[in-house]
Amino acid sequence: MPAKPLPKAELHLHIEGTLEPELAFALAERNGVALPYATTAELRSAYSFTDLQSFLDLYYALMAVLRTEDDFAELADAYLTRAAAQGVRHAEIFFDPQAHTARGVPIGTVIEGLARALDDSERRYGIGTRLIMCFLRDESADSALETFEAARPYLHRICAVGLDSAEVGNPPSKFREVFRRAAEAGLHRVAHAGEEGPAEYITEALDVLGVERIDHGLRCLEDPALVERLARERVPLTVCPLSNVRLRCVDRLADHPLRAMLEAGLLVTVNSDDPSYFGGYVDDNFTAIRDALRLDDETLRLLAANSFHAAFLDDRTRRDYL
Ligand code: ES4
Ligand code: ZN
Repeated sequence: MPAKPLPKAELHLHIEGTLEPELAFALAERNGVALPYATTAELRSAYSFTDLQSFLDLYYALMAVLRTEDDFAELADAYLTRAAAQGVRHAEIFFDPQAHTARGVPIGTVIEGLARALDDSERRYGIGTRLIMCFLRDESADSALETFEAARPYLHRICAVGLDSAEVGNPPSKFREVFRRAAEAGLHRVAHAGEEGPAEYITEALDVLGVERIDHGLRCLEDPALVERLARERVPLTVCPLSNVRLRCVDRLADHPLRAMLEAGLLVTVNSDDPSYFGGYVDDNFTAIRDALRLDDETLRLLAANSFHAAFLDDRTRRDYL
């Protein structure tokens, strides 16, 4: 029998990236949306990526099936069911409002739909949840500002803002103003940085946007002074091993720098990113790196504990999880 998964928090998870082919086809049928694939097997065979952009193209295309509050609630319920089986006790969940509002789906539909599933997640799945609203960095700074203002009536449901999508050429500093407004509204801040983009984007995210965690952050290793700073300031990095291999940020799992990151004293966590697309949910990521990097039980327990240290939890709740 497989070992019981370690209790953990998942901090880097795009809810749209949990859309499994079966649910995509069911929603396409229900909403009368045509998909350019005949079967789930044919769709799955398209999951072969050469870089971040080749993945994003499919990720945005498949979202066309998400239209109603029920769709978003079902998507989140499906994730929570799988996450519970993988030992997840707390999930901080990204969503991409602009990917939906651009298709005419109101932001309230997205947030209310997700919130319906999340509001019940402690009771139904034993998972505490938070929402992180991400801005698409390949859209304009004005579009991010409009999105933030459209979300104002729902900010009580949102824990943090984030930054995702195509990184190179879209530095964090482009989003200075919207992150300033988010901080003023009392929200936490995170950003994808150093996935495909350079180490300088990590520094900018910290210094210009005031982020409290870095999503991915792999390329910090190119700047020893930055590594030293991240370790000293205990800035969490939400690393996604299977994603890094699928998007060719890392050649093979055996070459993943996660062990080097731990040895450098970084506060590393393990996450699934877009599990439907990258071949596994969070405990599958734990198992894959355990095998590829020959991590011992103590290291795996450290990674799981780090996930609670890095979470946006009050200290009492954190203690209960640890
Ligand atoms: C993403 Cl892996 C990754 N990187 C950047 N943006 C994203 N959105 C969804 N998955
Ligand atoms: Zn991501």
